[in-house]
Amino acid sequence: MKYFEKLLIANRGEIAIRIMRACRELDIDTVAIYSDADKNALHVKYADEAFHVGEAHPSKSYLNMERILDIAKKSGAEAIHPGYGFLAENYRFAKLCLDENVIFVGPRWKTIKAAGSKIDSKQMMKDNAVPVIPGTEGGIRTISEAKKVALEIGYPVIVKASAGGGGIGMQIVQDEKTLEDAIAASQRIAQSAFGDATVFIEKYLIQPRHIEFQVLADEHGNAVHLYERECSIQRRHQKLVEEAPCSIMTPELRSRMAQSALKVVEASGYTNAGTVEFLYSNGNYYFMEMNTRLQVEHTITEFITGVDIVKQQLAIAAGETLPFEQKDLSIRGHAIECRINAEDPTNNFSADPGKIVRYRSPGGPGIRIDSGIHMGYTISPIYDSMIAKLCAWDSTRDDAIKRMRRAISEYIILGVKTTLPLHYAIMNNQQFVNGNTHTHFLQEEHILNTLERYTRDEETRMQTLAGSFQQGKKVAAISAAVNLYLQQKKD
Ligand code: MV4
Repeated sequence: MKYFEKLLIANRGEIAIRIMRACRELDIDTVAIYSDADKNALHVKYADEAFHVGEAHPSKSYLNMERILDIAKKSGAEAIHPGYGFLAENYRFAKLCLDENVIFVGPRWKTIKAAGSKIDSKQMMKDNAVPVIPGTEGGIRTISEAKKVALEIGYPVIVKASAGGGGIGMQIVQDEKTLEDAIAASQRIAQSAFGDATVFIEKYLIQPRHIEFQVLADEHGNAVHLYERECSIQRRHQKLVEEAPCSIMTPELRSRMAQSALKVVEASGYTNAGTVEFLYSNGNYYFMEMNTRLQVEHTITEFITGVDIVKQQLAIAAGETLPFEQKDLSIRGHAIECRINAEDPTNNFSADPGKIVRYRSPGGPGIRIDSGIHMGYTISPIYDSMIAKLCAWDSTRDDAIKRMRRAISEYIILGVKTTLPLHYAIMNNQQFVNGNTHTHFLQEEHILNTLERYTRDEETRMQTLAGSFQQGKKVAAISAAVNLYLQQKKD
């Protein structure tokens, strides 16, 4: 039974290919769109049909709603999968699809809209007995009210933008003296970034963990969760390493958090795949936000549950009933994802686009790579710097870490700087191995400071090796760099 005859993928790179792979297995024809910068991209070659969508800049191509819907109609695609980023959480696009009789693979547009307001979604969760971080009820109206609330919950507090995302406009406030200025700053940033100056206050949690639950809900009132992912290791609100399950999870905590996640689904009338994000601190967890898209890190959930999340999204969008209940699901083993970005981790993660002159990806048991690049491919500076997702699965966390180290040492990417050396250092960090991760892990562990000293050495070695490359030497180069790092940590 075919869910659709033809699907348009309104995205590029690895996620476009990931979605097309599901379609290939489901016998659904695929329609790619591509910008001027992506004429030779892998997602275009993979698709059954491809249409030029516009100029390189996203606003002229992957964000051009009317043009994308035109292509859907011209090609005869019945549905559009938005992937992540671009139009994935744009409720106007979801609404436009509905108006134009094209199925949007995702939740209803009103759900996407509601999830976009942090204040409203937080209030809805509170009304449904889901724990939320103590703070102002709704937006801040007056400074005296803000001061009163901050005093009640106790400093430090954090000022956040209701329309915000990615930490934009967030201000941490240590005492009452700086509260008024912080609110003004947050409002100013929120206004210019989102056109909405509404801000609110919460108790600031020190070094929380980011734990999120994957959920699936069909259009017939059935919902399940696919357990949790821990995504604490990040820099500037961009995740770098994710794992599933969370290393500190207990059956009791999992059961409470999963119940809250499903409460969120029920309260918001959620359908399709989604993620409920929580912050965890000192044994307590709090709802933070709902992500209404397929996430980058869905791969590790697929590893531990065996569920193909993209296929389920397509089934749900076609009106199918979920083929399993909660009791049919369980966790098998442990999975880790490392995001490989074309950027320099020793230079503030500055993007390093360019041509891939040597490329060989790892393989073997328990390894999965989702990538849109290949040997000879030129990474454009216009789009996101993530070039590959390296995932490792094994039966235990320790074994998954060892497998990830092995896979990283097999990986050859030359021509651009990547986050690979950083990942190798993280996989060898004792606190990571012990499962002691939190949102300030990279700063706290001083991994970046130390990384700078040895990556230059490795860089030189890699340049030398680039001519006559030998796998063994590459492994030696990385190990030498990491040994140096570990030694410096001991000093
Ligand atoms: C917080 C917090 C501590 N206390 N809220 C960052 C992004 C935005 N979605 C929410 N964020 C945070 N909110 C309170 N009350 C710490 C963070 C935070 C964070 C959260 C998740 C993942 C990484 C983070 C990195 C820095 C700060």
